[in-house]
Amino acid sequence: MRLRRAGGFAFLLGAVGIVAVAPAAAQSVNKRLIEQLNFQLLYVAIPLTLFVEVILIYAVVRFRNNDDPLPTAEDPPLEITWTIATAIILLFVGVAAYTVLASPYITPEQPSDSSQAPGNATASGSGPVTVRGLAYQWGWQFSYPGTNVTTQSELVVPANTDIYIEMTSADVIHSLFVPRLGVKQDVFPRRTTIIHTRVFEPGTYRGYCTEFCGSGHALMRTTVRVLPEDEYRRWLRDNAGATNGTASNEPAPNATAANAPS
Ligand SMILES: [Cu+2]
Repeated sequence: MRLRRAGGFAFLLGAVGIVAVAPAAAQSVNKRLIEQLNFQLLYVAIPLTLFVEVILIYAVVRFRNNDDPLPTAEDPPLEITWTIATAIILLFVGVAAYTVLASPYITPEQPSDSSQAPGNATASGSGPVTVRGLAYQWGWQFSYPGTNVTTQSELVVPANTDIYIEMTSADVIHSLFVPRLGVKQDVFPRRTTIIHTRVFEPGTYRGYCTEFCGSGHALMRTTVRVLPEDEYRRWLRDNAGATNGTASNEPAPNATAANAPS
């Protein structure tokens, strides 16, 4: 009877916990996918954790004066039950995680039309936008294929459009992390890795390098500026004439050789 009451209490606490940590609206497809998975796992984990903790506390209090405990009797049906229950939970975790991992936003492939001037793709409609990213010690350079626009430490992209960022490194391994957009991707020299995202909310997001890359690593930040589509097109047009792209005080990397260790 007491155990049942304890179970009921655990369930109630779990329900309160789930309501307390309900998800807020995500800013990008990637963030939404990751948050949905986190909450799916949390919905399963909170009641289970509370159930186990309540039984544990109950056993400690109930048997605190028992100086002569009896050995546990064998109980095959109970053992089979918890083995199957554990297998079901692990299967759920695996399937839920794989569904997110298989998403083209989390594990991106090359955009199908990357050969067409993708920097201008939105000018004619709502096609994907491709930006080339170059990481270097210690900064980020972004260029827009099909235009002469290049930016330093600022990535400008349109909202509600599929964005592909094809990245490579001029020197060592770096990693681009934009926490609020749920985006994180390692960047390697002589290799191209891709970020695929779609941002719902125009605004300014902070990006960081999350792969230790030398003494300037901590300062290797970037800003992701997400503009409404028409504003993005205007920005691209206005900057197409400027040789050095948008505002930047940082020097552009001088290709791999300039940063190679001597
Ligand atoms: Cu770094």
